[in-house]
Amino acid sequence: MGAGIAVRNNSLGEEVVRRITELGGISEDADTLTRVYLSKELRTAADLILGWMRSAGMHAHLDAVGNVCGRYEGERPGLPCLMLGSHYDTVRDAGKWDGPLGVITAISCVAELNRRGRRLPFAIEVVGFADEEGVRFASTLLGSRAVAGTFDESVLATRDRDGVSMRDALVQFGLDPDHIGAAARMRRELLAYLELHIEQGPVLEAQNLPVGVVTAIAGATRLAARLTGIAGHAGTVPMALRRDALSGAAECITAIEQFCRTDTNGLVGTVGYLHAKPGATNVIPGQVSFTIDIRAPTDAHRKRAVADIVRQIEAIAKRRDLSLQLDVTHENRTAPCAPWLKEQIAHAIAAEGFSVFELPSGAGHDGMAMIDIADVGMIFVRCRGGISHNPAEHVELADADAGARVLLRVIENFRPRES
Ligand code: HGY
Ligand code: MN
Ligand code: MN
Repeated sequence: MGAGIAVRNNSLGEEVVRRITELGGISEDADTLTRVYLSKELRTAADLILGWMRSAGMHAHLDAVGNVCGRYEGERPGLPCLMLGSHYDTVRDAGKWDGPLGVITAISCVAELNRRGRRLPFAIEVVGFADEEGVRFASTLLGSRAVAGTFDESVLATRDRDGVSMRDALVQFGLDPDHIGAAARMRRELLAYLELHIEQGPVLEAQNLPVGVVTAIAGATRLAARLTGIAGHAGTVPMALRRDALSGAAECITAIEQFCRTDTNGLVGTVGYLHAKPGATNVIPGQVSFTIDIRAPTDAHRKRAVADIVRQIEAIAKRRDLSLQLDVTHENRTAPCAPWLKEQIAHAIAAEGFSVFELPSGAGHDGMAMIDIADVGMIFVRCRGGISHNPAEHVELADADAGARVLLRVIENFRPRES
């Protein structure tokens, strides 16, 4: 239980937590939660969310890229909308809260307005983005990019680990890859984009606060590296004559870690995936693929770091006589949250009786794509121990309820930016 925070019976938080648990049961395997873009589990999850949207009084549909979209009309039909959203895909072996908390809380807020028969001078739309994590294909934010009209069609040709192209996966999901453009929305249709999300870090917990105002979403660069040497017999090739791709990759990984550890300004680097071929105990690895994720508080800092890391990897490959293929698979600049939205979120937090605290987001969010067509605001909700991208991810009921109350208040008091 969050320190000293009361939860009423039949609170929004109770509905949110119940639905988080139900959605968290939809996974590609029974023991862990994994729900990647265009999987059959994602389709099952989409149908569940569409049902929740409809029972909250929204018109709901699946858009051209697989996003679930609900619309609650304002005082009259066809008004521009306040868009609320987050994602409903997950990483592998995920927690239940990263993404779904924002989608489910937004639906519960709309349901509450609907119960009260309340219509606002603007429409509300809730979007559950189908891909934010970028786990399956070599790109992220596919759902929100499609809505922002910045979907890169060349990604359709990329293949997942099983060799299935995104184009084929879209068809299997029941979508038409040639009509992704239909998901795009216009700037004039949106008054703002707001997202509620778990913090995924320990700062709010250290502050003893259930919610916070996000100042900016840090940019990120992702690269795919492939080192190729020569596969050979583990018993016969002397050490000095080997071109071992896995030993080369290990040196690269250590160099990345060292480089980021010696940076005192918040640079972080992660190698989260590695695959060695042919992959047998008695065979020298001939080829290794791995990914690199680099983030820093400013874009200039991140770009300098990426350039340095690339130089180091090139030098390691050269010294070990390995051929190197290194591609940037994804790059996102830092997305600042709009001051006028931060102010409205801060008012709502204060009105709920909490201290207003601002913090940046080190994690990526759909707002990074949505900023191309709307001003972006974000509310963070405390999560236990700051743990995320891990099945131990957890939000207390009281904090889920606090987040829902703050979001509802932001919606009810929302004033569009004065132009
Ligand atoms: O990787 C990220 O920052 C996000 O969770 N997709
Ligand atoms: Mn995530
Ligand atoms: Mn997320």
